Amino acid sequence: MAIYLVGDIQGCFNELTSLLSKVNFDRKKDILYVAGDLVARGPDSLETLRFVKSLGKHAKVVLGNHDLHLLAVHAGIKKAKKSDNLSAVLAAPDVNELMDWLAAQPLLQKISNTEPCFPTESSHHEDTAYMSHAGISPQWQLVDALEQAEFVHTKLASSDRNTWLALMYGEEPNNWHKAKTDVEKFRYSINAFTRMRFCFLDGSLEFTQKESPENTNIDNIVAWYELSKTIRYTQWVFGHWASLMGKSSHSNVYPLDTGCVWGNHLTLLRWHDKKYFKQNAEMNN
Ligand SMILES: [Mn+2]
Repeated sequence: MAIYLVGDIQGCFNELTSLLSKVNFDRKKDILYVAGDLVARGPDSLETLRFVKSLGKHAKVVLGNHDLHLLAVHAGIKKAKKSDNLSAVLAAPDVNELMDWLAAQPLLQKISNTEPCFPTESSHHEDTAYMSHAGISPQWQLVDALEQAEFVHTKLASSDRNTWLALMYGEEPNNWHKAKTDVEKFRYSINAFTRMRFCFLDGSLEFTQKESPENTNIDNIVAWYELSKTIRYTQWVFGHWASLMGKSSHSNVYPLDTGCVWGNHLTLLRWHDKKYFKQNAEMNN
């Protein structure tokens, strides 16, 4: 049994299957953690959803901003852009089942590494590790993140799902300490878990910058992981930030989005020995 984690697939299904065969992924024994943004822009969002769903408990998914947007488009709350490339999903005979499955996925997953058969040469001694699509808000302790992930999950899994999906759009409040109502907490939490890259120095969310920290010369913003106290004692796996290309300044922070959908490559991380596998994008799109 082995744990693998994969970055933003965004419909790059062939690259995913190539990676899984490269590592001899065993769908009866191994676990695949998926860092969110399974869909959008790439050629095979539908096949990606069907495949990850078919893995059952052997897949551990977190929702990304594109996954949430697909749910909103399916619910008629938003219109898809042509570049989202979601029409095959929306026209699929099993779309309702797929959307119910997607909406039931959480924003945060603990990476369990407790199986006794793991080799012991891992250089990391932190015993807790988590995955979310964008990271953890620096304005949260781990306990806040767990609580907010559960809060959002409960709303998305409820019969009021569409009401709540309609409320997620917007960037205010970008400061957790100003999130007072349930709606404000819901919107802030979704933005922190699925859209965050840079934060202002007080930990509030900045939404416009997408480049890597080295290429961003703005004094009053830093990458979220430079401010988070939680990652001093927790390992964190995330996607979403393709311009990092898998690199962060912290050895216990694992960015997995390497821009496959932008023509770069898809990254898979084998957890027990922290070995990376990559698959080049089939096409530049
Ligand atoms: Mn994303």
